[in-house]
Amino acid sequence: MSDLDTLIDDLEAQAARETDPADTPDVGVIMGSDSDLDVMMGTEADPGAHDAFTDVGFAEQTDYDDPPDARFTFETFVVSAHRTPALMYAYADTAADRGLDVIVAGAGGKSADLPNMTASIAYPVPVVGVPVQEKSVDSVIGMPTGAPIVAVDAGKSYNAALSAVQILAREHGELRERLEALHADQGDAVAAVSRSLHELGTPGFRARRDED
Ligand code: AIR
Repeated sequence: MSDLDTLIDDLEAQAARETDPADTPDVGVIMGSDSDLDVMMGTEADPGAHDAFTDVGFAEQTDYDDPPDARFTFETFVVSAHRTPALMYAYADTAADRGLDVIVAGAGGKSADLPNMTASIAYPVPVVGVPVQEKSVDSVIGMPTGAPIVAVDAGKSYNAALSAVQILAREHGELRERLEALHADQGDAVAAVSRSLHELGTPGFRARRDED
């Protein structure tokens, strides 16, 4: 059997197993190519979905049958709407039965169809779309009436992950608290910068920033 067929078979077998929802990935992250990885999951200079999930205590689940200790998890796959349409269909079609509550889907190029097609097939599982490039925005967000997708601006995979956690937080108070704590931390960080700019003055602030 081909690698592609084996992957599809694995997804379908997992969907048939009725695993305890606490042990399945909560969010599925899919991207059109591994060349999207830095935009989708983040780099040191530009944080992405992996950083957002880590910031709110999620762990990456790499084995469907062996979940990490963390209660909330995400999984990651490359799924191409055009190179592997059967895999896209299987991933979206099995999403609910595999225990996914939200999907974050990103693709680049002018035909960035993975997020919107996944949203149509996985419906009513919500999909947060990430245009990997500016030129992908229209194809990600341009859905007809009755076929919804939630989407972020080009490259904003950090926000896409937070949006996914916000959706989960409607059901899990623990996540609401973690999101509030993250927001408070961000506010404190801005307040610290604000105080230091004010107290050091512009030249002093610039000098200290250049030292760091
Ligand atoms: N892509 C892959 N399959 C369908 C699409 N739209 C997108 C990927 C990536 C771009 O095509 O999401 O952003 C280029 O992919 P690659 O693999 O050639 O680097």
